[in-house]
Amino acid sequence: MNDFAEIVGRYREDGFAVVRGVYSPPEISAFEHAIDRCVRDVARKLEPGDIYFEDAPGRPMKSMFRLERHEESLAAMLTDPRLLDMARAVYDDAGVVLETVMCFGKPARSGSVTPPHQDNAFQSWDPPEAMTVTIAVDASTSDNGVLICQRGSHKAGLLSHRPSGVMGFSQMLIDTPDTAEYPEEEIRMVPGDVFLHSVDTVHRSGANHTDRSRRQLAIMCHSSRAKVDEQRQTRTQEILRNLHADNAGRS
Ligand SMILES: O=C(O)CCC(=O)C(=O)O
Repeated sequence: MNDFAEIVGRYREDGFAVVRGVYSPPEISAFEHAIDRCVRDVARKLEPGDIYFEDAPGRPMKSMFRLERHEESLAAMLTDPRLLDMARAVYDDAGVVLETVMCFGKPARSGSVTPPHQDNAFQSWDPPEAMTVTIAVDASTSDNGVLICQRGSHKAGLLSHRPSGVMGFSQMLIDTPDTAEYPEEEIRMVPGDVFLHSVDTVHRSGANHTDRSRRQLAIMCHSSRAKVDEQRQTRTQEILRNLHADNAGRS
């Protein structure tokens, strides 16, 4: 196994960590082709809730979920030993699970804002030994909708959220934690970098004002000790259903 001591130390302290240069240029190019295939061939077959579009001319893809069901090369990421080794090191647990593959498109010129949230408001892990593993397909820079995380905010636990009205990110924080205590950090990456953030880490992203897309693949991961709190999950799904009913025909 690689020595992930530094990455694990940073993840535990900050609630996130970047691992540079995990995927090679040919692998990134294969991911680009897989995303293109999903947009071209799979998107029209996806259920509402598994795909969202930007409210912009041409309705570019905003996000797609559960892609492992449709694209073998993306399903293979769930057994990638590089990602499994990282996750095992973070949780000191041989039984980690890489669960599902998502894509966040943040398209050029029309990528919209992601409101501040914690992923556990959507996922309900208890204990919150779960994280999102993000793979940079494009470079993320200050002006194309880079992810912004609040350092140490995972230690504050799950905070109160409210419906955001934003398709694809239906929950947002009522109050964001004080940035003096939990400073914001831009997660600038180049293609092939991997980013780990805890489901309790507060994060957001801005709009994409550039001519460059900021595509990222993301994988949900949890330790064998983490279980879904079914009651909380039912309440979240109810909010999602209402949002879809209100926006029927739009997404
Ligand atoms: O791509 C984004 O703007 C947000 C992604 C996100 O919320 C996540 O990876 O958990």
